[in-house]
Amino acid sequence: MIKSAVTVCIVEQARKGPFVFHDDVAGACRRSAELGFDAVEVFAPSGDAIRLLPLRRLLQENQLSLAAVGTGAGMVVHKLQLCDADPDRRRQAREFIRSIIDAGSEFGAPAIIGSMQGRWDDLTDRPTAVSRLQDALNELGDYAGTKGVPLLYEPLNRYETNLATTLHEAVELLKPLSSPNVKILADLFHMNIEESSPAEALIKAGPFVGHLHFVDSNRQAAGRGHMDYSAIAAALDAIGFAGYASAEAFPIPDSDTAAEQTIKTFRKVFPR
Ligand code: LER
Ligand code: MN
Repeated sequence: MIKSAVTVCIVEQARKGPFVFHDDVAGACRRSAELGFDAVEVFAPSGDAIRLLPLRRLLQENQLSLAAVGTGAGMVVHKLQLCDADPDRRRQAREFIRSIIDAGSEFGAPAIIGSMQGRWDDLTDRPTAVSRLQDALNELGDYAGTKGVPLLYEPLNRYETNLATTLHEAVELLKPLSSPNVKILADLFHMNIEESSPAEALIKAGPFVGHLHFVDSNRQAAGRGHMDYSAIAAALDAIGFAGYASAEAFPIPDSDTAAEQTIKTFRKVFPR
């Protein structure tokens, strides 16, 4: 059974980002529970910032789980990425991700590597960047495994990375890894830009798919764009996906309406 989740971001520099709730984690948890979500997904500035929240109490009080934790602040706040030409910056990037893995795993939640994957550029050619990313995914995937959680790797659209932009490219990147613990986060917004057929792409990526960013074509709440959810739901059913469909969408027209629209579409698309 697919579970529902909704994002909450407490990274000041990402206040304009595609997250349904911002700043008020207690309010977000309360509202998510009222609407019947199974979980929240948290984007925080650091592992310590996650620990400073009264997250255990908020999750318990609202009977929510933690679906995943983002590492994007490593890029947005500190400009850290796993392919950096500077070895010391690469080391710091891994350290930052480990701290998020630590904090998330206390709640059984996997960390997401999205923007921190980086890109190839004038200083770092593509094969070098890919091998640095694979090396980091092996180490961090095994590290997450020791904490009992998978690690999520997210292909992004062409404006955000030039490493893997489709699920197929992500599978090709993950296949040679020695760590079996790295799964793909399939974000429907990025897929709408890059895939010829999002549904086909999900079927082909099959067992690699570990998490979903559930959002519409315009990065608004599911149901506010023109995504073909029936084809996507059939594909997820065909591959036996039983992870989270987590709403990573802009709070348009506001957080509350976006969350409500998301759960309405979720129930329609994934009836229980
Ligand atoms: C970035 O565009 C994104 O989709 C996030 O989930 C990555 O951290
Ligand atoms: Mn995403």
